[in-house]
Amino acid sequence: MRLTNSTLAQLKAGIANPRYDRAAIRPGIVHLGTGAFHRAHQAVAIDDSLARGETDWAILGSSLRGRETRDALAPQDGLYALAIRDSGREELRVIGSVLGVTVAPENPTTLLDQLTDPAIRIVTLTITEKGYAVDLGSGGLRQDHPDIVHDLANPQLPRSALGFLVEAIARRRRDGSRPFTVLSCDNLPQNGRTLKRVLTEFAALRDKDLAAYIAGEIPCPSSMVDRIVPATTDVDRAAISASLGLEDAWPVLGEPFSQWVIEDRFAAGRPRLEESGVEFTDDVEPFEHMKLRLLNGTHSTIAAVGRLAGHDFVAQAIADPVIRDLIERYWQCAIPTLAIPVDRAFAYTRQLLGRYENTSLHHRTAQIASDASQKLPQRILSPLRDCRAKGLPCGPLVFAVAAWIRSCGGSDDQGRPLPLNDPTFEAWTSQPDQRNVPPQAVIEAFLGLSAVFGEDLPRDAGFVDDLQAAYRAIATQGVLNAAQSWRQK
Ligand code: NAI
Ligand code: CS2
Repeated sequence: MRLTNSTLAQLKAGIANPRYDRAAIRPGIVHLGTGAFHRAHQAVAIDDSLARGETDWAILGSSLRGRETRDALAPQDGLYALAIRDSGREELRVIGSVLGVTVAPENPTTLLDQLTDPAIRIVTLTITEKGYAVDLGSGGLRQDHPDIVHDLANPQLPRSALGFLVEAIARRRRDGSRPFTVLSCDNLPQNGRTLKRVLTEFAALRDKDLAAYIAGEIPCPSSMVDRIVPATTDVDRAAISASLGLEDAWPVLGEPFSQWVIEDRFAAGRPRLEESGVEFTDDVEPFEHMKLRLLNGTHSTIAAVGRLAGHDFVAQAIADPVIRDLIERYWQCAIPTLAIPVDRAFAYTRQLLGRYENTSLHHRTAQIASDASQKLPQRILSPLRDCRAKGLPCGPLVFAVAAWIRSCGGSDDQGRPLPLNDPTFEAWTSQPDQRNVPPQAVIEAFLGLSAVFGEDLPRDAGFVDDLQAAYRAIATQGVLNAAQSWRQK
């Protein structure tokens, strides 16, 4: 039997399920990019709000890309299970806050109608770092991005998140509806400000007056989001359905830890999320820096070094003494770049170790390695710049960048294939064949990626020398031996 509104009562005993009448809840939020993370993080906090009687904050989900999530959840009335796993223990809960999922490429008008509905007061996004059409090198809008070019030519039939948002804002303004709040929940630097900047830049290419309206009237608060949510596998689907006693075509899983810190700027109200443990602040940046630099920076390092060393999972890689030592030294370099007390940062790293050691998450290093070119600027290169500017040691960060470059060469240290899943490389026709090109030429080619390295780092001779030395060590000794010989840096 499938998980649906009418089979909820057949759930196995002890499984939490929606503590409200789903027929009585009303939409208040549209979410763009209804992937695993949204469903294991924001949707859970909203499920709590609905249970507290805030029944007009339910979520209308949408996908601007594939139909898979919709196809899985539509026969389940939008219901799905969340499995919280912690090294052998699992807790299940059925989430009811997502009413359904619209597939925008199939029917952009439906999504526009939802976004234009005055009852919608917040739009949240998890569309991945690449979904914002932002040039991470300059921080501006990528006007040459194919979806941006398309949406400027076809404003009523958009493809991109920016296109949908600007068209909906224009229609709400025309209809005299109050503005909605746009809340990014992606791992972007200053995600609210970045979104506001590209949104306004995009609008200005359509209509300067509309751009001025957006700049003045549409709040885009920044938020720091945190819960490790691996991609769901077929093994997970079968195991969780068996535990539920009902079939769930797309459950999600995550760790017990969850954090959400939001700048409290909302145009038309918000749910009382603080009662679900969400933190509100005037300035998200210290939280964002701590998380992006200490968690995501070491996640990307573990992904690059771990894959070269043949580790498929984070828990496996962090159990490798050479990698654990590298990560400890990485944190020693990154912590001084933060504006928080050292002991607080150090305590956070102890907690991170425990989270990485969680064996039942099966968090793949390949998942973290995906879209790395969109992640490294804020995770590793930004703290690296701060270290270099302050004359602080940053050897482990340079080593991580070298390992990433080497992991883009197509094979690990044993010659096993390492597939690349990254938009930068789809477009990069002149990517060097690392097996046949001298290290110096490989590094020069990668440093030419200005959207990744900017204009400054390629001109920093000290950094370039160190990067070449680290890369050469990895290419000649293998990543683990090189990590040990690189210890002095
Ligand atoms: P996912 O693969 O399950 O979902 C990604 C969603 O983004 C899908 O709905 C997809 O259609 C959409 N998408 C992809 N490219 C897009 C584009 N160019 N334009 C518009 N939509 C696009 O991935 P997941 O796990 O949900 O992660 C998504 C984002 O959430 C991450 O990139 C990150 O920024 C954030 N996040 C993820 C965490 C995790 O542990 N999975 C934790 C913290 C943040
Ligand atoms: C990971 C993040 O895939 C990745 O890039 O580093 O999704 C990470 O799991 C989250 O940011 C944790 O909150």
